[in-house]
Amino acid sequence: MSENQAAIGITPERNNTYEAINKIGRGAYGTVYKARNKQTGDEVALKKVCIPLNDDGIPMNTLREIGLLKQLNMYNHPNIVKLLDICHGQQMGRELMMFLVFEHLEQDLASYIEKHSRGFNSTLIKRMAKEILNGVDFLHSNRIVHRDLKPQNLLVTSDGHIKLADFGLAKTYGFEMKLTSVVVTLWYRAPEVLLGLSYATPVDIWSVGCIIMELYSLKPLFCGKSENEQLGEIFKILGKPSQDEWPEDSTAIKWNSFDINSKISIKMIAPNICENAYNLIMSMLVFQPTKRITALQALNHQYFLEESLDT
Ligand code: 0RS
Repeated sequence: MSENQAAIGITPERNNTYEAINKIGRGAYGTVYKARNKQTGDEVALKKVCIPLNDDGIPMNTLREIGLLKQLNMYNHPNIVKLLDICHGQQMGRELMMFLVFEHLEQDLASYIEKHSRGFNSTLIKRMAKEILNGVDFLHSNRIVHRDLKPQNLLVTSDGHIKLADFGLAKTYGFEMKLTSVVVTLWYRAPEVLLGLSYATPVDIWSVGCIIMELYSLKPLFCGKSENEQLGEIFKILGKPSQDEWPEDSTAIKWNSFDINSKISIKMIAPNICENAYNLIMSMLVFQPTKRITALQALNHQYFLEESLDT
C-alpha cells in the first residue's frame, strides 16, 4: 500500500468481507452490486470501480475526489447516500480495482414513480422536491456538480425519503466515458450540456426541474434519443430561445434546423400543478445557466413556504 492510500484511508484488500447478492446497475462509473457484509449480515451497495494508474500509482485527481467523498460523508447529510467503507482489490495491469461500500436502499425514484401510477399527493411531492434540493445544495456548497441527476440515481428510503447517489468521481472518469453497452439517458440533461458548452452547478438545477415535473405528471418531460432530438423536445415545450438567450459560444449551432414555433405550457402536461410549483419549475428550466435559480434560492421559494392544499 502506498503512502497516499494510507493517507486517505483506503482499507487494504478486504473484498472477501462482502459477498455479492445481485447486480443493481452498470454505468460509465463501473458496476454496482447489492451485497452483504458477511460479518454483520448487513446489506450494502458495493460499487466496483477500476482506477487507471499512472507512474506514481493512483492519480492525484482520484485521490482528491476520494478524499472529498470521505470528507462529505462526515457531515452525515440526510439526503446523501452514506459511504461506509472503501477497499481495494487486485491490481490488474495499470488498473486498480476499488470498492466503494455504501448503505443500501431498496429502491430508486424511477421505480417508486412507476409504483405510484395513481400519482403522488402534493404534500409528498413537495417533501421530495425539498429533499432533492437539500442534497443538491449540499453538493454545490462543496463544489461538487453531480452532472447526471435522474430518477435512477435518486434513492428512496422505506419511509419515502430521498437520498442522492452516484456522484463524486467526475475527474476520474470524465463525463462521456464511452462504454459501448451502456445507454445513457439524455432526458434530464441541460441545454448547455447537450450543446457541448462549458457547464457548472446550474446543470443540476435543470435536471431537478425535469424531475419535479415528473413527480407531478409521472412521465419524463423531455424524451429525446439523441442530443439533437433532446434539444428539439425541449424547444417543443419551452419554445426556442430568443436570440438574446442564445449562449455566446454557440454560433456553430444551426438554430434554424429546429423548425419550432409552438410552445406547450407545462400546465397542460401536469394539470395538477399549483401556481407556485409552476413558477419554481419554470425558474429551473431557464435556457441561460446564469439566469437559472440556484438550489439555495429554490429552497427559499414561495412554493416551500406555503402549505399544500391536498385533494
Ligand atoms: C432498471 C436501470 C434500475 O443502495 C438501488 C441502490 C439502486 C443503492 C446505492 C447506494 C449507493 C449507489 C447505489 C450508486 C452508486 C452509481 C449508481 C448509479 C445509479 C444508481 C445508484 C448508484 N435499472 C433498477 C433500480 N435501481 C437503479 C437501476 C436501483 C434500485 C435500488 N439501491 N441503488 N438502484 N450508491 N454508483
